[in-house]
Amino acid sequence: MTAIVERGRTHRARHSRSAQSALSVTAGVVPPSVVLRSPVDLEVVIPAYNESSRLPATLRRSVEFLADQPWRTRLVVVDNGSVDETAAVARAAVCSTGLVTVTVIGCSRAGKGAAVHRGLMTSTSPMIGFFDADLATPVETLTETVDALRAGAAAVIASRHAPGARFVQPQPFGRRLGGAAFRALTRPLVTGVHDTQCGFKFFQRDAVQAAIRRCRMTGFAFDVELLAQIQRDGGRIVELPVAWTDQTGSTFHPIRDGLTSFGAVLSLHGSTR
Ligand SMILES: Nc1nc2c(ncn2[C@@H]2O[C@H](COP(=O)(O)OP(=O)(O)OP(=O)(O)O)[C@@H](O)[C@H]2O)c(=O)[nH]1
Ligand SMILES: [Mg+2]
Repeated sequence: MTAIVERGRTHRARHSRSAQSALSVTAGVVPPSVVLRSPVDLEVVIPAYNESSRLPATLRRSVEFLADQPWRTRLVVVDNGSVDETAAVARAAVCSTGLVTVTVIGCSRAGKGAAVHRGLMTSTSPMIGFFDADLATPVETLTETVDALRAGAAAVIASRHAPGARFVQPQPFGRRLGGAAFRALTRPLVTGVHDTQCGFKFFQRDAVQAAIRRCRMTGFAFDVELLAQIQRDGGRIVELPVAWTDQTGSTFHPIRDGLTSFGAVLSLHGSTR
C-alpha cells in the first residue's frame, strides 16, 4: 500500500515538474488580486517544493538566528505544487514571536522562479529576497547582506565562485560540470557576477520589483534574467563569497531541469539588453 502511494506521489511530482518546464520561459505577471503583506524590515521568501524533510530544521534555525537580530523579519514560505507534507509542516511553523514572523502563501503557477516572483511581488518591505529551503548558504550571511543593502546595493547575492568562497561539502561531479558550463553561458548576460545560481539573493524592494515585472522565467534559471534586468536598470550587484554546503535531497533534476535551464538562458541571449 505504502509503495503504491509513494509511486503515486512520485508520478504526480513528475507531472507537475514537466508542466513547470513547459512554462519556464513564458510567465505572466502576478495577478492584481494578490494580498500584499504589511511591511517589516526584511522579508525572506523560501520557495518550497516537496520540502517536508528539509524545511522544519531550516525554519527553526532561521527563526533562532533572526530572533537575535535588530531587524523585524518575516519568513514567507511559498509552496506551489508540492505533493508531500510541505504545506502542513510549513503551517505548523507559522508564528509571530517578537521580531520574527513565519507565514505561508501559495502560487498558482509552477516552478521555483514563479514562487519567488510571487513572494517578491507581494512584499511591501524595504529589503526583500529569498533563500533555499536547504539552507546551503549559512543564514548568518544575512548580517553582511543587510549591511550591503543599507549601504546602497540594489542586490546582494551569495556566491560560491567569487574569490574567498569555499565549498564545505561540494556538489556531485556532474552538477559541478553542468554548473561550469552554465556559468560560461551566463557570463555575458550578467556582467562581473561569478555565480548567478546560488540560492540566496536579497534586494532593495524598488529595484527588484521594477526589474521582476519584466521577467518571464518561472523555472530554475529565473535568477539570470532577474539579475540581468537589475543591471539593465543600473543597479549595483554585490557578491558575497560564502562557505556553501551541498545538502542531500535536491529537488533539481540534472537532466530535466538542467536542459530546461540551459534552454531558458539561451533564449535570453540577445533579448535582455
Ligand atoms: N515553490 C517552489 N519551490 C521550488 C520549486 N522547485 C524548487 N524549489 C525550491 O527551490 C529551492 C532550491 O532547490 P534545491 O532542490 O535546493 O535545488 P538547487 O539549490 O538548485 O540545487 P542543489 O545545488 O542540488 O541544492 C528549494 O527551496 C526548493 O524547494 C517549485 O517548483 N516550487
Ligand atoms: Mg539547493
